[in-house]
Amino acid sequence: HQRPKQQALISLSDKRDVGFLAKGLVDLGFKLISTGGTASILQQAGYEVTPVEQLTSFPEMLDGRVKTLHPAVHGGILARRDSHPHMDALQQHGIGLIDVVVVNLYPFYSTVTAPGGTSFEKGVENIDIGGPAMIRAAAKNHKDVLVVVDPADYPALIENLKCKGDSYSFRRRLAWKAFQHVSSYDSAVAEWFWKHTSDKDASGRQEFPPSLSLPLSLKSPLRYGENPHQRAAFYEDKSLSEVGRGGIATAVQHHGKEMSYNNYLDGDAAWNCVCEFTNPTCVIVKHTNPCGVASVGPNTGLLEAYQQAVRADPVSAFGGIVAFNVEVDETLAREIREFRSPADGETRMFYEIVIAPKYTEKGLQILKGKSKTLRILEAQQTKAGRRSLRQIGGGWLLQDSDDLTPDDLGFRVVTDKVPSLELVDDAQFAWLCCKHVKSNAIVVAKDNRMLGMGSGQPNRVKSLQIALEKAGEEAKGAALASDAFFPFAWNDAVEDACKAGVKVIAQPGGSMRDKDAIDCCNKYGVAMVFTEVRHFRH
Ligand code: 93A
Repeated sequence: HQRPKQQALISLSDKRDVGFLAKGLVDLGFKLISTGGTASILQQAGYEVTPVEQLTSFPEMLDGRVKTLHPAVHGGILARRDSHPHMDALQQHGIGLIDVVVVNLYPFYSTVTAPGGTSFEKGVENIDIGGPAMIRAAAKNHKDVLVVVDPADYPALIENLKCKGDSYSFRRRLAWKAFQHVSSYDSAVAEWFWKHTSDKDASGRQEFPPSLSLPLSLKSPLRYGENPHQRAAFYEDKSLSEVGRGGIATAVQHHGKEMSYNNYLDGDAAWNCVCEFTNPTCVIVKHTNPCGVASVGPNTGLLEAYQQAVRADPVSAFGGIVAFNVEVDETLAREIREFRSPADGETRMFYEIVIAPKYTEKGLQILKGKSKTLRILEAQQTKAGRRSLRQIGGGWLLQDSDDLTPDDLGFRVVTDKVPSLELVDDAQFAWLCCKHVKSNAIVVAKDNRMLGMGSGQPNRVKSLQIALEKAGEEAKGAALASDAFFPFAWNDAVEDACKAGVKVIAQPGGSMRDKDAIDCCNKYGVAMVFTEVRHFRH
């Protein structure tokens, strides 16, 4: 006997493109079933719709909390078409088959992240129950049912239904997308619940360890990973914590080649570092390490900061990432475009990325003229209080981001020599730079500019030598900061620094041989301050 008309169930919060969908389905001979709001929109548009109440012989109940949770709906979706007992059961209960399910869920995410916030009750009401149940049912029975959760897939759905051939792989892809969609929806709900359930400590910080259901959404595939033979993609963190906002992931790109995997890593390092400083500052990063940093006071132009940052290490700066924490104007843009490498006085500096919170119109235009490829990013300040996650074989490591600033520390003088206020400023500046340099990190700085840095060396003495070598004669009278304590002093790092003419050394302290370090400084008339805080960056 002839099979009754195929049925499609449509239940949408986001009613975008519903006309296109309905027309496509009706043209293909489908009968439409729909929930309240969606049904009235379709009827207004002139489509014949069976309200879901007619199927269930129940009204929508409990303010809409129960609309589609009924055997007449779920039986029609879940029945195995190749099973006689299943089909008999449907017939016995007068339930028709549902072959296409198009659902998008209550807008939970946008409701709870709406500016101005929302009440807990309103958040709860926006947790969709019936929608995910239908999506999961349809995805489970993908062998016979097509499930669509994204309006972007309507055209493909219609196309696929038109050519009546085998669409099994298409159905499977839709099912995969459906489960992915529901799971990231539930992750957002879980995280939100955790935020409203967990206790806060005295300083208002949320209970630890936190909920780690991370709703991630694929932002873009990347051309390749760290190397061309590695595949790569970029996912945006859609978790709810406001502190996760801002930063390189959400930066607007105004110009240049597409961002690469390494660009994201290095851009992130540069942006995080420059956001640490309150004075107008320029940071230049190469391979995730700041190799040039300079701040200027309110009366000096940013031009000066840029030039000083390049001078710290022109060779490394070439091909690096330049970040500013203030607006880039015409004069600065021109300087970035024209500046010749102090290394040879000739070659124009080349950069991968310029990042700033703002550009003047003219500034942006000039920068665009530097090269076709130069990526120009406009980023929002990265906020403190983020979580840092890193993968290891078989698991993930979580920690708070390292948010301490010099204001949080003591800089306790431990030597006979007491540093001048100016030298303390230099030590704090060096220490702030040091925080962003890979261990073992040594930074030499003076007058709000980095003179040299040593990074990533397994040997602290070597790292110090590199930093001193870069600083050259300028190390005389400068401040030096170390990310961790000096285990040895004499004939080792501390004495090397003293001999190079450094005037103050900032280090956490805490070594068994702290006394050696202090004695050594006293012998050379150098000041030493203990920060009592370590800044490993492995
Ligand atoms: O409140 S629910 O969890 N209970 C249900 O039974 C149910 N069925 C569909 N929410 C339910 N829906 C959702 O209603 C859909 O996921 C969709 O987002 C929305 C569509 O409602 P309307 O067509 O009335 O605008």
